[in-house]
Amino acid sequence: MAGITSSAAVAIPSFTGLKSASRPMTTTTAKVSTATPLLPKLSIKASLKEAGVAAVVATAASAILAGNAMAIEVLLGSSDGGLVFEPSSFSVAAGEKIVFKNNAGFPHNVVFDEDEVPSGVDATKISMSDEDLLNAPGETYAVTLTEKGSYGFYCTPHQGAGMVGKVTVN
Ligand SMILES: [Cu+2]
Repeated sequence: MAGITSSAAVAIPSFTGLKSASRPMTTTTAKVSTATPLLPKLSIKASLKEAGVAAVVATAASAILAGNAMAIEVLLGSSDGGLVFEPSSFSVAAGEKIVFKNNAGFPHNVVFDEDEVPSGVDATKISMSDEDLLNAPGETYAVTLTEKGSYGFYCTPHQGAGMVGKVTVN
């Protein structure tokens, strides 16, 4: 494997910039190729294989994106350490999943304000409890709101620091 890798590294420049840049070097490269005729084929196989792997990865990534199409992610704490929801004001479709994800400055939680939810909605049913905190990086709390309207929410430990948010369900 090591031999193939290093010969590919030598072969690639000769296919590109160096080809026209220097005639003596082209001659040298040709000699190497003649001496070991299998190596260029192996290099091509190797790069096709890599391309195949890349294609598989790309497919998986788009599948993940498609799976998240009906979900919105809200970061708990901005990456620069701000005690905020990011975004702090956003809209979702009724029934769309909202995933709150611990990012920085935790512990955090997500509590809907009973005075800022549509009438008939029980804020405690869509909230974490005041004592329940997300402590670890990447921890999530997901909620799905089905009642249209405006909802206010906050993080219990950081409400005083301004960690509050608003979501409109359409
Ligand atoms: Cu917080």
